[in-house]
Amino acid sequence: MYLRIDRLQIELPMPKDPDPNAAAAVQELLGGRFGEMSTLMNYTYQSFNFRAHDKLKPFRDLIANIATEELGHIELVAATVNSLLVGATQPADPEEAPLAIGKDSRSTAHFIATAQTALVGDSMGSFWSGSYVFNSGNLVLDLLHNFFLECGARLHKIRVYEMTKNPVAREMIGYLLVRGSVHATAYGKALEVITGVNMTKLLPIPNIPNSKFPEARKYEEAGVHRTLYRFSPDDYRDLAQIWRGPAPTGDGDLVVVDGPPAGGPVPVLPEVPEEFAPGLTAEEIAELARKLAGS
Ligand code: MN3
Repeated sequence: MYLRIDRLQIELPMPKDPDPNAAAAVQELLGGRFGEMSTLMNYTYQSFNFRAHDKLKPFRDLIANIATEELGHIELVAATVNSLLVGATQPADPEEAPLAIGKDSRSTAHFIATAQTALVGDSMGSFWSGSYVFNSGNLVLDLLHNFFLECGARLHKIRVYEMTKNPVAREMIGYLLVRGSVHATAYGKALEVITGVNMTKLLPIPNIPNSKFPEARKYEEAGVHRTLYRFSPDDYRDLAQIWRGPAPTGDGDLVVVDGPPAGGPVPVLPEVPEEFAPGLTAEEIAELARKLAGS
């Protein structure tokens, strides 16, 4: 089962201006083939379906714990998409076509389907698919797939970074580049424990270090790239049997931190009356507050 903390994994800066086309590009990192929905659901189902976890506990602990972190990653990418869409339209009568910008933006779905919030889909508006989940039941093959998935995810993050200079998008990408590299390293080390092969020698893929990206560099300087957060009050402790030893970056040891990162607040999304979202007048909201308070 899951507990939930009402915070994002990092503090997201607030955008100065709306940027609907950056929001559309960022969707790839949420619901694309290599997006956070894919990492989340691959590791989640692999942890649900894991055989003999009484005998192979450190490996299941590692996969299950990373899966939980990924749940917070879809939350962070969704918050980024939402932030990039704030202020894209202004309230007006329908005959004034207040949503006109929607027809000229890359994602009409953001304006028609979701009232200017995240879509469970990719940068072209195609829905995320369960067919992106690979769970063969063979531990080495599943770990090898996860290593590949993290490398593909890193490539796509870097390409989206190269598409937009938007500081909100880049802050999120900088952090997730670092976290994705932690996960690629973790799966590489798990394969190393089982087979002896030095997977982390392949990293980074593509061959450009995270320190080249200013938004990632600051997290590396804080040691985030050597840290695996344990997202459970008491469980998944045996992942420390895999996540230990010197970091492949050569700047210290790998560490397990008990508990989540400090993170930042979940931004409040303003009402969008021209989208009828949330669809209550100021008077109705005030009346509801009175009712809920019991007065
Ligand atoms: Mn991730």
